[in-house]
Amino acid sequence: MPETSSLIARLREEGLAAIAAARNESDLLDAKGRFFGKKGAVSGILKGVAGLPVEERKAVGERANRVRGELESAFDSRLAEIREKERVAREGRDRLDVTLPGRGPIPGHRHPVSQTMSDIISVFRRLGFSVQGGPDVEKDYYNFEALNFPPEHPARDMQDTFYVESAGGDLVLRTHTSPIQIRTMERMKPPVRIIAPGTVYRSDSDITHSPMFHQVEGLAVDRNITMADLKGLLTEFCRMTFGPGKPLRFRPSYFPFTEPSAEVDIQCVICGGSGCRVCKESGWLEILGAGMVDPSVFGFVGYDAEEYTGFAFGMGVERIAMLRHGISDIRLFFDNDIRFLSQF
Ligand code: 2NL
Repeated sequence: MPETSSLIARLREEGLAAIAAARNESDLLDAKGRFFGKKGAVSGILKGVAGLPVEERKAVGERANRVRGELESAFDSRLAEIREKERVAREGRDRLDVTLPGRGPIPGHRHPVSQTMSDIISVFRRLGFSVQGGPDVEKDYYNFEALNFPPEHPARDMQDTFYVESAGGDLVLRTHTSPIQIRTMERMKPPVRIIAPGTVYRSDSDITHSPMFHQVEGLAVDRNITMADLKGLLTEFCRMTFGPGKPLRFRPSYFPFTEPSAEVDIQCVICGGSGCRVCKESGWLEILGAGMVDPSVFGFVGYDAEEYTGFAFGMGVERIAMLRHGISDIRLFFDNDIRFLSQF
């Protein structure tokens, strides 16, 4: 009896100590198993009560039951403590800041060629030009013949122009937007002040040529239009597109549909005129071609070349975009790599 009683007292001390020392639920369940679970030490004593002398049974039974009750309630309160501590720790760890801004959609934007095209169009609209369009698949007549290209001109070669085979050589993918201007002159009498933006196609592909690219051409026809009007307009266009104070030069050139013809250069945007790789050490970059409309072109559209004169010009949109942004390979525009496009 005294041994049993001190054993119960020791189990009580050790059980309470194990419960107090438990750091987590598994420590705690472990203590329960050892001391007062179904197979624990206190339960072992209770099972042995029946084998004790009658006079001891009651006291031992009561004592062991009381200790088991004490251990159970110590277990319950320690369990509650451990769960609360774990809850607080979890809240600190998995904190969710509901005030953080959400991840918005990544906004897209217009393609740099499309932006440049729009900017060029805006400049000419402000200068009094209206915008005209026409078909991408064009008659040989509008693309070449009415523009004074002789039948054996190299631009008409299969090597340079995409022909629509089923049309027996009569249809081409337009190689410039000039046919829009021929069609416009067929429709309206002077005064004409139009630009013709659009997609054009040539059988050519390297770092400066793409088989599909974009042009903006312009045309003004009226009485007394001179080369001075052309120079004034293009000087203004360059100011508005490349900024004021950019030196500009007109150089003689040749096109089948203008006479005289000129090419317009701006001072190199890369080196400022001192000479570099981009301008091939010349200090100048060609940005467009222009000239006075050849009287024979007026003959095709029924304008009286004795009464009217006109100027025309044409520029490659990709080329202007490349000069503006310092891009050296035209193919970057058409690879559709978001890392490239998102810079503009
Ligand atoms: C260039 C040069 C040019 C024209 C286009 C034109 C149109 C008609 C009559 C006369 Cl209907 N001319 N267009 C004139 C001169 C130059 O383009 O280098 N383009 C990229």
